[in-house]
Amino acid sequence: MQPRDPTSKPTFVTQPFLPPLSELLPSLEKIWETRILTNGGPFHQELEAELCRYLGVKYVSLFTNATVALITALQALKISGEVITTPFSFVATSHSLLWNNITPVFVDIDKQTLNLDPTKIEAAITSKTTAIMPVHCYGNPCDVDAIELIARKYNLKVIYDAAHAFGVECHCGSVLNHGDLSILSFHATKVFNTFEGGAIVSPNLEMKTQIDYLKNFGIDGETSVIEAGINGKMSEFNAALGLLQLKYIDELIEQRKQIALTYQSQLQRVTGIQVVGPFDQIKANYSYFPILITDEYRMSRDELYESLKSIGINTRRYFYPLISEFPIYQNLPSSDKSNHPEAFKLSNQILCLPIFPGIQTSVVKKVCALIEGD
Ligand code: T4K
Repeated sequence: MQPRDPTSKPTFVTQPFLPPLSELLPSLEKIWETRILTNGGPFHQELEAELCRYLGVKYVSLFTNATVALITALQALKISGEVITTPFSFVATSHSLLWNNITPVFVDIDKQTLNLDPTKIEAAITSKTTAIMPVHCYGNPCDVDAIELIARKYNLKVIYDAAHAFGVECHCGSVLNHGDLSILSFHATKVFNTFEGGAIVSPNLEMKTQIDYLKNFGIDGETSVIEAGINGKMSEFNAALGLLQLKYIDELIEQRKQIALTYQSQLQRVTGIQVVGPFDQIKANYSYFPILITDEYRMSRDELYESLKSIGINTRRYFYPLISEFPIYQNLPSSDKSNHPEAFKLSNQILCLPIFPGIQTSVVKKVCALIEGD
C-alpha cells in the first residue's frame, strides 16, 4: 500500500453527524431563558414522544447513556442469578450484568448474523437462569421469534441490547417491540446521537413508570422515595440535540445506505472478503459496515487493519477480543473458547469499515481498492 500523505486527514471508522449550529441556537435560547436544564423538562418530554412516533414503539424512557439504561432495565425486571448473553459485543452488555451481581453465561453466535445462536441457548439454561440478553449486533435483528419461544418455554425475561438498532424494522415492525425491554444507545458514534444518551423501550405504561422512577433516584413526589433508583436522566441539552437530529435521520440513513451499497458492489469481487448482512430487515440502518477477512484473503485481518491504519484509514475490530477473553470474564465457566467456537473465529476475522454520513464516495472507493490490492 502507498505510504500516507502527511497532509491528508485521517479517515475514522465513524464520525458523528452534527446539525448546523444555527439550528440549535433557538433551543439553547429557550433553555437559557427557562433555566430548566434537566429532570424531565420540556425537551425531554418532547423527544420521548417524537421517538415513540418515529420508532413505532409505545413507550420510551430517555437515559444518560445505554450502559446505565441496561443496568436499570435489569433492575426494573428484577433479574438475578444467570443471564444468557453473547460474547461478541461491546463490553457494556455484560458489564451491566456484573453491576447487578448477575453471572453472564456466554453462548455462541450464528455465523451468518453474528447474533446469539438460538439453537444453542437451551443447552445453557440452568435452574439459576432468569433471562436472555441478546444483542442486535450492527443493527442486524436477532432471531426474535426463536428467542421468544425459548423464553416462553422456560419462563425467562428477554432484554435486548439494541444499542445498534435505532430505526431497524423486521417482519413485524420495529425490532424494538420484541422482548420485555429494548435498550438503545445515542452515543456520538451511533446512527442517531445526542452526544451521550440512550433509552429504554417499554411495552406498557406500568413498566415505563417503574423505569422512570428508577432513573430518577426512585423519587415519587417531593417527600417520597419508593425505589433504590439511580441518576440516569438525560439533560435538556442532549434532548434538544436529539430533536434536531431526528429532523435529519431519514436522510442520514439514506446516505449510509448508499455508502453500504458502494462497499457491497466493490467488495463482492474480492477473493477472501465476505460482507456481513444486511439480512431480512424490512428497514436497515447501516450503522456499521462489517466484513470478514477469511483464510482465502491475501493477508490476515490484523495485517489489513495495520496497513490501512498506516495510511490514515481507521477501521475497527468490533468485536475483538471477545468479552469472554477479558481478564474479568475469562475465568467464568462459559468463557472457555470451546464453548463458542464461531464467536472466537469470527472475532478474529471481523473488520468494520468507515461508514458515516459525509464520507466521500472517493474515500469509500479508495478503501475498496486498497482492500482489493491496488
Ligand atoms: N451495547 C452495545 C452493543 C454497544 O455497542 C454499546 C456502545 C453499548 C451497549 C453502550 O452504549 P453507551 O453507554 O456508550 O451509550 C465506541 C463507543 O464509545 C460505544 O458507545 C460503542 N458501543 C462502541 C461500539 O464504540 P470506541 O472505544 O470504539 O469509541 P472511540 O472513541 O474509539 O470512537 C470510534 C471512532 O469514532 C473514533 O475513531 C473517532 C470517532 N469519534 C468518536 C467520538 C467519541 C468521533 O469522530 N467523535 C467522537 O465524539 O467505543
